[in-house]
Amino acid sequence: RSLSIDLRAALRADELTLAYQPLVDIATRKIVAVEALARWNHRELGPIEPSEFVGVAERTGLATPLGAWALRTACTAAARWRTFSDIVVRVNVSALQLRDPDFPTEVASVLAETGLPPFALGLEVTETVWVADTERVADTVSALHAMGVALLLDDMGKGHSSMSYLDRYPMFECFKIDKSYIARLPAPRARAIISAIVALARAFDVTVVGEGVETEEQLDALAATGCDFAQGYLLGRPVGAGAIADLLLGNR
Ligand code: G
Ligand code: G
Ligand code: MN
Ligand code: NA
Repeated sequence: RSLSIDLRAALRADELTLAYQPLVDIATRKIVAVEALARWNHRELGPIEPSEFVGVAERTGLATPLGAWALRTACTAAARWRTFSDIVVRVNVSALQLRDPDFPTEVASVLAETGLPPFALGLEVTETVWVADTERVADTVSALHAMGVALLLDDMGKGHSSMSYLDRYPMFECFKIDKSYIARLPAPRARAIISAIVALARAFDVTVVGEGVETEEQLDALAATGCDFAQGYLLGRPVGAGAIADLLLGNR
């Protein structure tokens, strides 16, 4: 069977959902943002891993419709939450979306239609976007930055991060440290790498998030590096929109 055909139908039938994972300020443990994560419960196959269906979407021309759906859904939800909370929402975008010169226009219309202010939206970009088509991606990312939308470098340290990209593209306002480093805390080498990313972030005046925090020991070691924000199962699993609204109401 073709997962791509099923995914296209699922998008049309609104069978995908977004889960939202809290991002907390380590010092206060308050939720300051939520990250939207796509979920697909296939009619026959059951839940399918996002890494699998996002990959299918990218290989079969569905990255744009999937991305458009996720953006619109997340912005609609966030605009509602912002009537009682100052939360911001982060949406993952694929490299293919960033190669589309129409993407900034699409983002602008979603913001206009949902009433979400640009500063309340963040787009998470993995470092692999720079591998191909660097010029085109840089144009799109610059246009989004000019609109006031926040840009976050996701999975930092995982693979292709190059100091030259960090130097050439200063528009990222946040580095998200890949969870493979957090998983190894408090091991000295992991601590050293995280400390170096935190130092770079400070010098660039950008914020840092440690991802995938699962234990208090990891959170303490992360805080000791000077990292201010964290995400992970210890602090909050990805949950549905209703559960996030309840958390935000209790978070004020
Ligand atoms: O939720 P989970 O950790 O299993 O997500 C696995 C991967 O899928 C992560 O890299 C995440 O960034 C990616 N992902 C989740 N939702 C989306 C989405 O809406 N769009 C894109 N491009 N990637 C997503
Ligand atoms: O690539 P990106 O950072 O967007 O992916 C986030 C992924 O990490 C999601 O699939 C999310 O479900 C997962 N995740 C979030 N918190 C934790 C955690 O504490 N531990 C692990 N193993 N995965 C996590
Ligand atoms: Mn992410
Ligand atoms: Na990440």
